[in-house]
Amino acid sequence: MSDSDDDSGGEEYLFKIVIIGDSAVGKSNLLSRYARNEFNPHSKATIGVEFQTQSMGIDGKEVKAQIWDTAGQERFRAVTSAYYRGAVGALIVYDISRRTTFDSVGRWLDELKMHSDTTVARMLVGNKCDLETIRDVSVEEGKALAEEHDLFFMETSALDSTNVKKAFELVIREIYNNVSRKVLNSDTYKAELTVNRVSLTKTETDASKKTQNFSCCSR
Ligand SMILES: Nc1nc2c(ncn2[C@@H]2O[C@H](COP(=O)(O)OP(=O)(O)O)[C@@H](O)[C@H]2O)c(=O)[nH]1
Ligand SMILES: [Mg+2]
Repeated sequence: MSDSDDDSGGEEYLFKIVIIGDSAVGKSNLLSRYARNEFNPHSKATIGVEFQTQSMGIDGKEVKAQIWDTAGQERFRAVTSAYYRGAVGALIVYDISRRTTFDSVGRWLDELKMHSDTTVARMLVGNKCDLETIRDVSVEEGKALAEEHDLFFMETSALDSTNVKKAFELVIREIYNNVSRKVLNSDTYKAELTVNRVSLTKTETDASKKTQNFSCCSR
């Protein structure tokens, strides 16, 4: 009947997600678009805001994402290990109109890897896809890089909102899937299964769907 393994209802998840990438690629605006539906054309380095929390429902459970934004430290290549600590999801952002930001992705992936001690759901995000006329990185290049590193991929625009919600929610779902897989594989859960004969249902969003065509800006 129910797949919940303890008290009914009240089950809650809190996931830490970090946004990384070169300065001015639109990290802060992606977050403000997602969390508050706001865009700031003149945004300076983030002051004061460490993270924003956003909730969504998955499988009838409340899933909260605590999404961290750098306070502009990336300009000094000094994003600290505290920033990454405990993160289970990451958006690695570049600006499709500035190739140098795309070239930095590898370095950001290395840094992420160095600081994470667990499975991290990772998505490569090509932001500013509204700037089609001055595009400097093709959708195909983005996709290829994502495939090479086994990342999800999407092009977004914090300016016109394209794919912003989708990108965050896909990462959150993937984290949730990772966690439930872990739970399903744990010995305690298996033991419980044999006792309670809980039937497992598969969620429709599964890891197999990694490289879908999530590019935007079809004009
Ligand atoms: N055209 C366009 N500009 C954007 C977009 N996202 C951010 N920007 C602009 O790019 C600049 C840097 O954005 P910001 O969010 O501060 O980047 P961060 O340094 O990575 O946090 C700002 O002037 C934003 O208004 C976008 O999707 N499209
Ligand atoms: Mg910022």
